[in-house]
Amino acid sequence: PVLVADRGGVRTLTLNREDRLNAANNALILSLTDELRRADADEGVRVVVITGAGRGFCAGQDLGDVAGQGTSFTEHLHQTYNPLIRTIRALGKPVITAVNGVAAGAGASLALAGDLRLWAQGALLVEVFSNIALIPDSGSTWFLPRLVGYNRAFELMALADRVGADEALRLGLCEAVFPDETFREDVQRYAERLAARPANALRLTKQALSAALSSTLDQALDLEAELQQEAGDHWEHAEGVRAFKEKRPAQFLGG
Ligand code: LHQ
Repeated sequence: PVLVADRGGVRTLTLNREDRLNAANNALILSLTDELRRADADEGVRVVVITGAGRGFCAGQDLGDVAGQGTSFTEHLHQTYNPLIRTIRALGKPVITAVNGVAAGAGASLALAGDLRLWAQGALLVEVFSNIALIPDSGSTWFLPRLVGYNRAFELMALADRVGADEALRLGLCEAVFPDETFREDVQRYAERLAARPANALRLTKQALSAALSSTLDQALDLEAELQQEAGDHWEHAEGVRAFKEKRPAQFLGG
């Protein structure tokens, strides 16, 4: 259910249940999580892209599959979506969610979970959960109010309105919007730019920023001081300073 492709230090994981708008069954969620862990462990991978095959990004839980789960919703979330979202946020490499089309329900949560979120012009996000009288899950209740504030988050969740790409950019739900026709190449170009950045420094930046989202200023200052040492001791830092003095671009690949 997940296609894997490598190019220029970028590993692209493509959700591949096109006829269902990549609605998620257990196999899809577990194999995506598995592939993310594999990418984390692979030294050749510097950036991970998650995207969808066909016209959808991810329509959330496959509603044809839900009755047959045999487990409680609580257990289901603990076993599938929650480890997926945690894996993305804890990954030691940047994760780009490349939202090529509709992102609904847990698929909307997945779209928001990326470190960087790139949208196609025709993409849209819907917090559909209330349409089936459920609550937003897979991190939506945590991501959305931090991005748009409590009130707008509640409105999007209560009314399940569709958010298009222009509005998503305005609201801060994505970093960039690209034309539908060139989306996949534009994402690859962006991801390769990111792949040329200092991987160790980006890993530590992600760690510090993630921790800061739920820490005090004092805790953030202490963690910065600790992780800065780790960054400073790495060869990337020496290379960056050397390149600056020699008035040339730093070379962060290899090492
Ligand atoms: C689908 C789905 C889908 C199956 C489209 N399943 N087939 C966690 C824990 C425990 C329990 C439950 O949930 C959760 C988390 C969740 O994610 S809950 C939310 C689940 N998702 C939804 O409720 C979304 C349902 N889908 C929609 O509202 C629409 O399909 C959207 C807005 C995504 C897209 O609309 P359209 O662009 O108009 O496409 P469509 O509706 O025509 O869908 C195309 C096909 O995909 C269609 O099949 P068909 O055989 O008629 O061509 C849909 O049935 C199928 N599909 N989403 N989630």
